Amino acid sequence: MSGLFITLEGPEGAGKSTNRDYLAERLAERGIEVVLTREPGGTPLAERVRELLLAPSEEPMAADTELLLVFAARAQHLAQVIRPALARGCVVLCDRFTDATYAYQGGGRGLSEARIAVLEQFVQDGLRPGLTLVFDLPVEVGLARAAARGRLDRFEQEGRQFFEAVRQTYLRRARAEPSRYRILDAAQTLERVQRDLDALLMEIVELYRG
Ligand code: T5A
Repeated sequence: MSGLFITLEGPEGAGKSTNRDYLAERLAERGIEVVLTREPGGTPLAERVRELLLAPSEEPMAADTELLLVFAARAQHLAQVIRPALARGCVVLCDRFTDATYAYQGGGRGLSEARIAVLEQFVQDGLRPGLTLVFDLPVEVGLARAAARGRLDRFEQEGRQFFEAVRQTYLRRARAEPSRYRILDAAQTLERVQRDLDALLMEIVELYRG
């Protein structure tokens, strides 16, 4: 039996982690084994790469360096966590994955989709999420939520234009492939977002049970 790979995406402060945990509880209540993870990171080595990516640094990071680090962490995460969990038949709930690369390194940094697609094929060898939830909200709302948490990481120090491009890339990708993506309005209260998630739950369980 093979499991179901679900990714949660969206700009800063969209509520991905909060709602990933909520969804995990709802699925566990139905007796489904869930593996919670995140990117960049998800293994000790990949978390070290995450630190490199997020720490503000005096030396500017070249866009290609950033792209390669993201995929280096992903290769480790796939080998150690995602592929084994899917092979065990689990639902893998992952906070960000390759859509974030298209949104941040593509939309944000301006790298071409073709360049990203080469690495996607090389590292993932055809593995893609079965379902991707995009938590969409206006840039300023998400940044305010992220700022309320305290010190900003290297990405969060980018300007409004960067995050607008990130948001629009997510929306464009989601609209182009509605069978894989669901867009949720993350500017609503948490209770309302979670009510929307509850409405998706049956669909997720059916997708899992195949
Ligand atoms: N990155 C990542 C790339 O550039 N390329 C890649 O390929 C990948 C995988 C780190 C960075 O890495 C970059 C993108 C990122 O900049 P991250 O830490 O996952 O990735 O990203 P963040 O978006 O910074 O994580 P956040 O924790 O800020 O956002 P979340 O997870 O979306 O939000 P969450 O759940 O932590 O909530 C934030 C706050 O808002 C509140 C929560 O309680 C919390 O305080 N909140 C709400 N408040 C009001 N109403 C709601 N509906 C709320 N939902 C949550």
